Amino acid sequence: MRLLVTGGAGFIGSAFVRRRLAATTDEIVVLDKLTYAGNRANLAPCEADATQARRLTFVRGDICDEPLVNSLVAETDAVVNFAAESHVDRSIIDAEAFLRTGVIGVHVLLEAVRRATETGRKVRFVQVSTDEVYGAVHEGSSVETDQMAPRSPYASAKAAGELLVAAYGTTHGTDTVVTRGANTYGPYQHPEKVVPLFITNALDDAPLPLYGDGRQQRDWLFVDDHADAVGFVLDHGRSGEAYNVPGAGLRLNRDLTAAILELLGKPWSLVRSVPDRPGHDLRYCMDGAKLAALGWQPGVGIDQGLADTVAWYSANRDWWQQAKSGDWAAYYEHQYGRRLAESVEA
Ligand code: NAD
Ligand code: TDX
Repeated sequence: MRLLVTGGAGFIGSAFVRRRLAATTDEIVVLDKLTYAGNRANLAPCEADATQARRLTFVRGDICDEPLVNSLVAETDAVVNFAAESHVDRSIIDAEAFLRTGVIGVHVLLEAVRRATETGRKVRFVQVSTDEVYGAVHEGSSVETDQMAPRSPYASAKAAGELLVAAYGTTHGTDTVVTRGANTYGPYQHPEKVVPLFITNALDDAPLPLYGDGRQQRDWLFVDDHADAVGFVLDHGRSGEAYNVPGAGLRLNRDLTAAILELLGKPWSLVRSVPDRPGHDLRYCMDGAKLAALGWQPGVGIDQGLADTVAWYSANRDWWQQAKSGDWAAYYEHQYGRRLAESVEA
């Protein structure tokens, strides 16, 4: 297959590209804007392997760029869309880029697929979405037929993107599938997200800013599992369907933090309880029966995945120090400066 992987230089997209090039004979074109979150170094392992490098093309560009997207979609069998602004806290600071990429960008991709399909070609569109479209789930677990109830600007942009995908399936007969992944962690994740933020801060003996009482709960999905699930749905998903991709370990943020510190041999005194994220979703939890019935389940448990992740960040200081350069200091001060000044013992 020839795949167009948008956002393929980010955290999950690059894992998808690395694993897909290694496991198949697919040819992949990555289209990525290289925002602060994108990093070509994430594809270096593929570029260092001669047989994989021959099947990988990198294009720096925006999914909102219609002529560029049209020309790339004209040459592909499927589009796998990872491109998005992905950090909830940044969407609270300024949501515009979330909407531009998450709604207009998705529309540009869908239009290109529709046009290609109208010329008689088969092009599948995979939209990588999130458990956050369900909103906070105080008990039980979300099933795919539940109504979307997003609560952050990030989650609303993702839900809007999904609605557009569904509309193209219904109205134009576009071949679409959607994955709704759980909180993902693993190597190459930007250190703005909680797992790498806490690992890298702890490695530097810097404070770990735990929001509120830390009793929020997430279901943690290892990045390789998330990438493989997207590939599985690309290959086997039924057109028009959405699939939950649950994690392999529900954890309170406090317990996740304690596990990270234990792996690093660092003290709990590094943890500071800081003023909470506005509109903080208390809990996400999805039912994975639909994807399991299709033949896929996560393989990496949270204990193993976390140990591997801690080992990777410990061994790849250059990678995350580069991610913590540029605008990082300004972002960190804006997001955490006052919070840490007002922090209390956790
Ligand atoms: P990320 O922020 O690490 O990567 C996003 C990538 O998209 C970056 O490489 C960035 O440069 C690129 N990008 C952003 N805007 C673009 C644009 N307009 N045109 C082209 N490229 C653009 O994100 P991630 O964590 O890898 O998430 C990937 C996808 O998975 C996102 O759609 C996200 O909503 C979804 N998701 C993430 C998680 C998670 O826990 N990280 C969980 C479920 C779903
Ligand atoms: O400094 C922090 N302190 C803290 O307590 C940060 C950054 C987070 N947290 C808490 C908030 C959440 O309860 O940790 C939990 C996880 O936070 P994030 O890593 O920001 O992830 P979350 O908001 O849950 O969203 C993630 O999962 C779903 C991804 O960022 C999304 O892209 C994905 O769709």
